[in-house]
Amino acid sequence: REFNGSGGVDSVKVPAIANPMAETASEIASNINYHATFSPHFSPFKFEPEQAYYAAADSVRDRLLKQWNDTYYHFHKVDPKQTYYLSMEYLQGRALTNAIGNINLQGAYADALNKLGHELEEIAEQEKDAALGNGGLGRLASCFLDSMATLNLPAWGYGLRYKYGLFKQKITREGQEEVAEDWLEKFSPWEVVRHDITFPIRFFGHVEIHPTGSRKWIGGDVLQALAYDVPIPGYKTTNTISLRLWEAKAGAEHFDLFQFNDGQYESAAQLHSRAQQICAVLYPGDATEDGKLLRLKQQFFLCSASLQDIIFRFKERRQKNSWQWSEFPSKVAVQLNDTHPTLAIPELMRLLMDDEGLGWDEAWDITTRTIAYTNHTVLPEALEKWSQAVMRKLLPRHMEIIEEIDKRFIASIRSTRTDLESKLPALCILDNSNPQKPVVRMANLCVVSAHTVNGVAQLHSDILKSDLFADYVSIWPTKFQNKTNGITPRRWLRFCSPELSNIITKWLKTDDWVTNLDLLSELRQLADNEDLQVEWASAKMANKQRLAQYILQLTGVQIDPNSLFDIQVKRIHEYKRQLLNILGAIYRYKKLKEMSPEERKKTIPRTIMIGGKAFATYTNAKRIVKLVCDVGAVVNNDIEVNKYLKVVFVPNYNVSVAEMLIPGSELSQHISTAGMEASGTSNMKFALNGCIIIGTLDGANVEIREEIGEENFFLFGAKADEVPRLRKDRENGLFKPDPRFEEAKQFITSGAFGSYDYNPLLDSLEGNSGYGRGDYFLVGHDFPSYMDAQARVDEAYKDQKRWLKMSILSTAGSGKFSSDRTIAQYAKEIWNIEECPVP
Ligand code: B1N
Repeated sequence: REFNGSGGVDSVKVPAIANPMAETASEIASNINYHATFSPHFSPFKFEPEQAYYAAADSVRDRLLKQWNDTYYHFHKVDPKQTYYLSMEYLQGRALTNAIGNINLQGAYADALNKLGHELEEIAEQEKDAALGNGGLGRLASCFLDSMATLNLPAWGYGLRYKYGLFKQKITREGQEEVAEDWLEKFSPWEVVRHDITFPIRFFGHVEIHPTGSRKWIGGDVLQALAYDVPIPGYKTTNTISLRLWEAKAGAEHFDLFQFNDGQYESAAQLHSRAQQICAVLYPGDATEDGKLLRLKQQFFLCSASLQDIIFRFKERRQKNSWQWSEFPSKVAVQLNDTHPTLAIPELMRLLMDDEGLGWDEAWDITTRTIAYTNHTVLPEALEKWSQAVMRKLLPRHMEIIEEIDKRFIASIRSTRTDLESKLPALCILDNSNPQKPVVRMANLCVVSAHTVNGVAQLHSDILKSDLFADYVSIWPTKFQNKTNGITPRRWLRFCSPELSNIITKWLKTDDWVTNLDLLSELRQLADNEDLQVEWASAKMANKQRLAQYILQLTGVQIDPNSLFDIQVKRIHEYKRQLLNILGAIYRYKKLKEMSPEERKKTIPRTIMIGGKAFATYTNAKRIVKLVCDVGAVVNNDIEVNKYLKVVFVPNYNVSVAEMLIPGSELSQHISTAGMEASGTSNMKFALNGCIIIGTLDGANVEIREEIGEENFFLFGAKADEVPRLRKDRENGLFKPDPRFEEAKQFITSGAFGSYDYNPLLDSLEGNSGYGRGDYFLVGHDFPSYMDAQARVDEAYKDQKRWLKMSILSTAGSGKFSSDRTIAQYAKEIWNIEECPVP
């Protein structure tokens, strides 16, 4: 690379010209050079990959800004009903490849960067993942934004701009170690700070009652919420919507210059440092009362800022059109991503009553017609409950409003449904059953207040109706819906596996499948076609080789691209049963050891990859990580068998790692205890990429198996409706363990994988877990059928033609699981909004 005098690249060959609408490779190269020269974030005379990334990203952002302004100008003109998606988490991953793919300029960008001496792929890898989420729930929110933009829907995402996203996972001798992930260390080229968009957010204080009876929340601390907008481009449309992330700030007036000059530096900046705490980390540890309070502050911060913004926008339009407040729900839909933003309910009530002067009935009518709630879990420990005392202290006015909602709900049930009297203690919002610690049940507040409640897969929604929310169903039979989750086919096939995508496009003779995923079903009739199978196999092999290269770099473990690639990646949790997977691997290893060399040669070589982060304080999850690492260390170095088995723990699983793993997978494990995984979404990503699933009848697995065909899915394990009885049997000593299960466990206790004390982990299989007596997750019960299913996998893999057919049929059956389908259903059946494409 040659440098000109003023920084950037050789301006004789590539002039520096700012042109947001650049489309050809030369124009784009000039635009990138412009940013390298005139938006220099680094010292001049350098154009290394990092600089090239920032300059390329800046050039993409120019275009997105233009599309973005056009989009909101258009929305403003047409003035349609708009949806606001409130989520405490977004797992956006990297933006560069996705953005240039969505604006359909991949080729031009690759060529432009070539002209400047770089490779697009290497440049894209410079970007840090935006990891403002934990797992499926956060990634779902990001897939939804992609689909809302692509479907030209008038919509916004709202979230928090955490300084540190989810921790980085380091693997040491001790197992998992958490390190802060500073994704904003340099800066993000994808956010635009909106200095003109700020709202005051109050904490603590008290309620003042006026002689007229009206109430007002005053006093306490007041911080500012400042908006940062991230552009979300749709695929092959100019519509570009916003993800608005709030950051907390204290105004200059809160800096006590007098104190500071007096040498009291810390107390002078007290409110500033308290403001910084709010958006510091995604999950403040909740072991302490302070940690819990901070999380509640975060939730309120998101809700209050977003609703003030939404109301501000409504009022602008209301003046112009002289609308009544009662028209608010026909202009605004608010979706709560789980209970984390539940405070939007009392906050909307408060803003309407105390600031806008509406009465209770009118405010309640508006609130209940505006808000909808999605439930993502039935695990009791994940259903949020907040201490009433903490809530009253932090949010005194909201606590009053919640009490009033509860009082009115109870009164209405008593007057209309005397049959439910005995159920009221479980149905009401405030739970005073423990006088030491009265709590607010957030899910109950959501169900009582929202016009629609939905689960995220058919089985999960059925369980909500028949179990968790059964009595509410008898009160509001039409409130409950299902919206089976989906994933964006852009990031999860088109961009992460261009090889397979090109083959699909070639055989379907169109790339329309990228926005109409049902078209994949036409691959069904081609599944036996030998030419397709050959091409399919070569694309999968290319992806496996790329993955093997990556694993080698990352872990130093050499894996064989000719072995069966078997992957389980997701948050580590006992209900997801990574322990079942590794026990199976241990048993496989032991049997390989016992075989003669000739017998071994007849087995199918396997590479088992497991990845995922364990919550920092979840001890058993961390023990599982350690066990996988220990098993890997032994198996991978065992020269007798390591041609036939490798076990790899993939560190720091995140969106970018997923984009590498999923295209190279052949078998993936979705093996939760039936009834416990609400949906799962990685199962959809794997299936879409032609990977076969081994799994239980849980979450969306049920629907995936229906679409793909039961002969193309390795099913095992107890069914959801058998689980309660099996748990009882187990407690009553009626469970007879399979000898293979005993053998695998004993192999661990024998010290085959080192001296770490695995007894506490193994105890959870016997009867000493935090979850109660005896193998709550039924690992022992499902082990034999799991091993049988694994034997069927090996058998099927021997017949490569059959395997390839299954692989093609997996992709062919994945059309339903596009988030475009999911979002179209939300738009029609919950939000009542329509597309609004920029002409
Ligand atoms: O939401 C995903 C589903 O596909 C998964 O099955 C489900 O487990 C996941 C508390 C959660 N449910 N609940 C959470 C996240 C953070 C938190 O603080 C709960 N995540 C899910 C998308 O529907």
